Order: sequence, then C-alpha cells, then structure tokens
Amino acid sequence: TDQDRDHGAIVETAKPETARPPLYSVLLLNDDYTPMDFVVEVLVSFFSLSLDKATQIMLHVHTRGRGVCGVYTREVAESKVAQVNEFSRMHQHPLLCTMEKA
Ligand code: TYC
Repeated sequence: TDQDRDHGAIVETAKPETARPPLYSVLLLNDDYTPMDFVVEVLVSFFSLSLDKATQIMLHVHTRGRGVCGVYTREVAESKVAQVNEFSRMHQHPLLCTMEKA
C-alpha cells in the first residue's frame, strides 16, 4: 500500500557492535592477621592464578594495602566476593574481599 512504502526518510542509527557489560575489579584488602599462605591459597583457588602470580598479588596487597585479583562482570564479581568472604569467615580469618567499578 501507499502507507507502507519506504520513503527513505528514516536512517538506521544502531551501531553494529554488541554492547559490552560494565566491568568490576575484585580487590583484596590487607589486614594484620590473615596468614600469607591463606591469602595465596584464596588467590589460587578462587581466581585461577598460578602460585607465582598469587604470591605477587598477595605481597602487593601486604605492602600497598589493597590489590586487584581480577576483573569480571557484576554478577561474577559479586559471586567471587561472597565466596571469598564466606571462605575467610569459615576459617576465622579477617581477610576482606570487595569490588568496585573498573
Ligand atoms: N598482612 C598479612 C600478614 O602480615 C598478610 C596479608 C596479605 C593479609 C594480603 C591480607 O589481603 C591480605 N600476615
């Protein structure tokens, strides 16, 4: 019909790229009581890091006060934070894990 005919006035403006979700850094905070080997164990088991990389990050947090363990989408980051904090409490260590927008 006349009404359905394309007069060419409407231009498609959508970008071709797929939208990327916002990313969040998961951080460990330093404290005076959590054993260094426990922090390394957490970094290896929850963040899939090598023993070398985990030790580097642990020492960075120990000397600088905080450090990034990994960068994830919001839901994955929230899950890492919850699992690490639950694991630390279960072992009666004060280790704290948190997240912030990357
Ligand atoms: N500062 C702790 C100690 O001297 C070690 C430690 C490192 C604790 C990193 C927490 O996120 C942390 N035993």
